[in-house]
Amino acid sequence: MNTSVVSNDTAYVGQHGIRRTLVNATNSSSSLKMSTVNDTSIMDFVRNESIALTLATPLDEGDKTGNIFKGWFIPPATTNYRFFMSCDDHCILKFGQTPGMGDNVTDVQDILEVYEWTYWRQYHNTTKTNRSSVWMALEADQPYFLEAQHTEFGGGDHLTVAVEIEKTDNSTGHYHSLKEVQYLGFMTETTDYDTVRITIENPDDGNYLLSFVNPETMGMTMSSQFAANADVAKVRDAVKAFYADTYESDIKVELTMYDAANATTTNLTDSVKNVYDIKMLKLISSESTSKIYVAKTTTKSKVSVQYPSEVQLSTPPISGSF
Ligand SMILES: [Ca+2]
Repeated sequence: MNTSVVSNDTAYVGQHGIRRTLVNATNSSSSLKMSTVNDTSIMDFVRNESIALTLATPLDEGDKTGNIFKGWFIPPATTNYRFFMSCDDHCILKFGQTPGMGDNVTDVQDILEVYEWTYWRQYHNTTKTNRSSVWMALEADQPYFLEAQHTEFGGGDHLTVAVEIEKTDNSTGHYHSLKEVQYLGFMTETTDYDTVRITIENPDDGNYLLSFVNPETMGMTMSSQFAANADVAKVRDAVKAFYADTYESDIKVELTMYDAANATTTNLTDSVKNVYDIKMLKLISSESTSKIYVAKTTTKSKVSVQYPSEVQLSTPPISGSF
């Protein structure tokens, strides 16, 4: 017997998919933020509606954009659930407390908020903002209203919501439209990331670029131009395309600076040597690249490259389906 319950809410009829509104404030004089992203009285925000099959945005869609995702979460089993969220720059997850009730201000509660940008799908953060909701006891086949709100100010951007289902013997799959993401919490302490090291001697504000060679195809991905004394955010923006295109991975960049006495310094103007470590956040079984071409456009600095085999190779990935 099919015990599924169909929502009788007239505004959000139960269906496959999540209703997504992409809010574009690029040409707006109004400020796009959490308090305005859902404000349809602001006429110069451009809103485009579509049906999304995952509760996630494309990576790096553009500055001054936001999203509203609305839909139903239908639990495959009566058990406990909790939700995870990562985003850049700010996001809130709302959840209906009563099945079938829909977008009702007294029933829908904020269950999770991420206030500052995270790396893509990095749901775990033990030192800063919580990125998971509390466990919630939900009933099988009941439609629970779900809404995610997202705003992006500049630079990189993304939003992903994931769910963890408490293990039960009769949970045979998922019948909702969320992307189910397994996570392995023990990896963070012992993980080594594939690392490319760029060393700049006498860093100036002139530009250069890097061409990364894909070890499988020998194809090249060029960075954008960036300054020899760039900060970590600018380096990340310039070189991330290779890692995103080749490995679908985000990166982080760490900078260590040395003064004339070869002591570490935090003052850019004292630095005579900048060492950038580009770390790929996805685990792989072999070196990400073994050839990077350096093309200096305006910089006079000396630029040298060390490959992961010389610096740090990735911890091998754990096999299994995710
Ligand atoms: Ca951003």
